[in-house]
Amino acid sequence: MALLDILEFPDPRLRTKASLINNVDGKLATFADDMLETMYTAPGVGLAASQVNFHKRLIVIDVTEEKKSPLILINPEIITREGDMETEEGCLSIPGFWETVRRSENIQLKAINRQGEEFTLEAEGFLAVCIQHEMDHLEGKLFVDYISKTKRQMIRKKLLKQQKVRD
Ligand code: GNR
Ligand code: NI
Repeated sequence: MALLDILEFPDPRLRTKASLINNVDGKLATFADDMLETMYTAPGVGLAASQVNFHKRLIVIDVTEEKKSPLILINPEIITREGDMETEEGCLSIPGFWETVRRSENIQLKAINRQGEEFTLEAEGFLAVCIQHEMDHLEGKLFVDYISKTKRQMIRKKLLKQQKVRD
């Protein structure tokens, strides 16, 4: 197991569009496990490969209190959406900031698991929100893209300043 470094906004690498995974092997499964460990340690409820500078379509999620229900989604695709909801979202790549985002409340998706098998999943509420948040990362999209430019630039300035004192 290994902890991975999480990229932070406005790092341009977070804007990379992730490519499809065409081979699910042991190496990928191990990387997914490293992502889960990184997510639990952070702590966070989800992590997209894009956030750890691996630009392939892989996300991990666990929204449970017990943190014993890891979900690994490879090449996730939303098939249907229903309803809308608004949630205060945070992001491990935008530490310390929270903004309200509107997303679909119910989604049906298909994905590939760590054994390389296709499966479908229905998600609602906070789980559905997290899946959509992670899938945005795979497109190079961040929650700050849904707020005003003024707010986004304020967050950018504050994070850059924080990153400078750190390194
Ligand atoms: O840990 C996280 N919390 C969270 C809260 C509300 C909506 C989305 C999220 S995902 C976030 C972890 C993260 O940045 N995943 O990309
Ligand atoms: Ni995020």
